[in-house]
Amino acid sequence: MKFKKFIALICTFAFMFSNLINVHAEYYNMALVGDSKAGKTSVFKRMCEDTFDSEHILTIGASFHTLSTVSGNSVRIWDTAGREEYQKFIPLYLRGAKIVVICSDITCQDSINNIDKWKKMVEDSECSEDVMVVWMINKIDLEKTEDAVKRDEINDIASANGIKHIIYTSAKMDDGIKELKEMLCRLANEFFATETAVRKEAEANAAYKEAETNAALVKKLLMGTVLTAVAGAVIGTICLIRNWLVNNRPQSLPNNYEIKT
Ligand SMILES: Nc1nc2c(ncn2[C@@H]2O[C@H](COP(=O)(O)OP(=O)(O)O)[C@@H](O)[C@H]2O)c(=O)[nH]1
Ligand SMILES: [Mg+2]
Repeated sequence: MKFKKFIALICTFAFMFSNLINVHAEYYNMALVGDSKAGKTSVFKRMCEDTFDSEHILTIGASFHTLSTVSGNSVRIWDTAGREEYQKFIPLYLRGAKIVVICSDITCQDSINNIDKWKKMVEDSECSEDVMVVWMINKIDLEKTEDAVKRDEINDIASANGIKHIIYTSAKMDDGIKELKEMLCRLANEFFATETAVRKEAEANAAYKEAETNAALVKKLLMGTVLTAVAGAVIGTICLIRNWLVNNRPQSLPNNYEIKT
């Protein structure tokens, strides 16, 4: 019975502790945006669960998955809904994002042409200042089909819209997804390493400043003590001299003193 109580106590503490860790956990956020049916959810599922569904399952609002990198950093991937009626919510998921992946379908010219609209949405959002925008061209397993947009054209559109990073993927054939995931984890680790270094430097600077302030305080205290001691010694000496002078001054005769002869 006692052992059971002990285990229950340990579990309660472990639960409380894990909650505390969660509250303070920091995430490296990536958001997947783009036209409906471009393949965002499929890429998301391939990245997080390594599965593929040939059915289009409507995404409502957004959902997320948390990945853990080998260095133990947390990466949060947001899959958003591309349908017009849900697009007004997307800026909520872009807030603080370090990477935004705009997903387009290579077999859909509209989806490719809409890159300007999505890029503008990212620029107008409150994502991280140094956000990395990646254009993901999905469904490359269908690249040989008649409707597929040519890579040259995609490159021209990318240049016209100031897109520097393009990644070609196929969620169906698991092509390019591993690279995307690796890039995400690498960037997250780099980010957290830099952040830790910056934080450590700031802490060291703060400690140095505190030590400096303390040293100045000790110096002031010492000076104060020395000055008080010197002043005390001077006043004491003056008092001693005064007393000596009072006690040893020559006695004058009183006015009514008569010398009798
Ligand atoms: N051929 C092919 N089909 C895909 C690929 N990725 C997604 N799809 C299909 O495209 C449709 C829409 O995918 P979904 O992930 O739901 O798109 P979302 O609306 O952007 O989330 C589904 O029927 C998927 O099976 C791919 O790489 N290749
Ligand atoms: Mg979806």
